[in-house]
Amino acid sequence: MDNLTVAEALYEVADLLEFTGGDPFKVRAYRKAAEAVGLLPEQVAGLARSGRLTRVPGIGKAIAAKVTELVETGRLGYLEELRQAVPPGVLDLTRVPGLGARTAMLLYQRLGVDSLEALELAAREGRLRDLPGMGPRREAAILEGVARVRRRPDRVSIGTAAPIAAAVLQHLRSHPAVLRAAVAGSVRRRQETVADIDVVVATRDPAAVQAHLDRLPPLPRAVDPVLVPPEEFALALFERTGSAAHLAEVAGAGQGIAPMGAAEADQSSASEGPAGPLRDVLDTLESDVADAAVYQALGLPYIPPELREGRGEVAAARAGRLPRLIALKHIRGDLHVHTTASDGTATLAEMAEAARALGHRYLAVCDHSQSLAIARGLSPERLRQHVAAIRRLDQWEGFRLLAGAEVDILRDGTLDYPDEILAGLDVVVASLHSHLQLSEAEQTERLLRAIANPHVDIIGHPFARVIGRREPIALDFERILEACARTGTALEISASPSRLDLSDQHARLARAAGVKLVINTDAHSARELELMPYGVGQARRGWVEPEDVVNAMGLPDLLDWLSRPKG
Ligand code: DGT
Ligand code: CA
Ligand code: ZN
Repeated sequence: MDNLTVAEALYEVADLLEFTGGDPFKVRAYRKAAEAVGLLPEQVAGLARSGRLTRVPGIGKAIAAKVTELVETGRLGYLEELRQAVPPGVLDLTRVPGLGARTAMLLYQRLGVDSLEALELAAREGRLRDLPGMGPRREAAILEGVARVRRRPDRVSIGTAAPIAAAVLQHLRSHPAVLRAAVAGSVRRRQETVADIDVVVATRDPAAVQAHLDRLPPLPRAVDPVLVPPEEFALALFERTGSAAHLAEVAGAGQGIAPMGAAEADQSSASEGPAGPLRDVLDTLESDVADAAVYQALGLPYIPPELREGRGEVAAARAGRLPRLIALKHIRGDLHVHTTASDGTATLAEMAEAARALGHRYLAVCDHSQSLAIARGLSPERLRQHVAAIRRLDQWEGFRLLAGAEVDILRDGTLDYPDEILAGLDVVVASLHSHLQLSEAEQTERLLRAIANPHVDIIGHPFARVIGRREPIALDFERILEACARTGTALEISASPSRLDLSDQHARLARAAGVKLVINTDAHSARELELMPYGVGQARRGWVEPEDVVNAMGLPDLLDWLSRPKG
């Protein structure tokens, strides 16, 4: 039994427990254990057999016993009980906005509603209104909600898809009939959301591989496999990577592609340096250049997957003008992270140690400012103490802890701390967290005022969007770029998969305008420091080069940049 199967079972237990109103600590424990198993480099089955499971951080005694049962018997009694209590269609009901687990269970137990279809029917027939807490108005809202779920494009974030894709690859590669396997499609192109997980497999025995694929546990995302003989692998990978627009651009360039022999792929890894588990996950995807031979056959330089969007990359390749893309190995530090001082879950010391372990040369601690009460924003006095603690701790050789703040941009564009306080900080990230509904004109003026502040180094997640949940603010981006280019203010590419803000296209516009970019994780835990590769992927999609990126600078250059006079 492979790690993916175990992790999926643990995730499912957590989801079902949560659904049935189980102990939140238990829910969290299962989720943590699932995550730990998913990222484990060694086989969990082996650990279970030798009784070493509890040595894995995140797996306690009780869960270790469950994992052992699962590994040894292929079944998990506890999970089967939970599944009995909650059929899959009942889980689906909570996709309807405003309909939580408790209501879903009520609908199931009282009315036998076990799917969106059944819910819609019951609402139409007026059978919901008599349930406790319901009524005709709520019934109508649910009906409208069902329609909204149907309209919603069913896509997931790259942050959800990439680890699943890596696990699917691991599963595939464990089978002897799999000669090569690679992820293709939008996941390989690092698109911010994806519809499915395309994989290409080279094999002489497609039936055996298909059977192996059928043994994958039910995944939160569909896997779309293409099985080909090894000599067609490179071409199939190229075609399945797309995008359709890129393939059209290539075709439009005039050459047909002849099938070729097994590609002599350059298997060198795209990134170097110390690696955390998540970096390993992403590296498996990133390092595959198995379709390089296709470009060679076309007489083109290799076009990295992130550029394959039909946005002029083929013409650029032909002219020898492809960008020298930023890569994870260029990143020297992180300039926007949180600690327990505001809404982070790791202490200052834990964040610093985690950043050092990742090989960073510097880390800027930028906790929230006073008006963001919901995130325990720091009063001037608490900020003063926090900065003092940062300065005391900063005693390493070859690693620098910088004192900063993520300062809220207030409604009128002034900042949440006075200038005297900002002047004492090494790094100031200014971000929008409120008044996100203002008009384009108001929002632009507001941001321009923040950019003009001489102490502001970085505008954090500039469009304040949350993918799938909150639309980007209205902004005259051209004027923002003009101002940033003039003042030397950098724009952030948030690496957090739920934000990825700037978008790829905005990042490309920014670099074309000569505006500096910075790729930050906005980590609220030590683990989230490892989200950097998602930001790098987004930057690569924006044609960004190392020279454009503030945190690709070594420490001396960074310190120079931070102390530059603002124009
Ligand atoms: P998505 O929507 O996140 O799944 O995005 P993709 O790009 O992964 O799209 P998908 O899964 O439908 O197809 C994977 C690749 O297969 C796509 O990038 C290019 C190729 N492909 C799919 N449909 C077409 C098509 O109609 N024409 C051409 N030329 N290629 C296609
Ligand atoms: Ca796809
Ligand atoms: Zn933040």
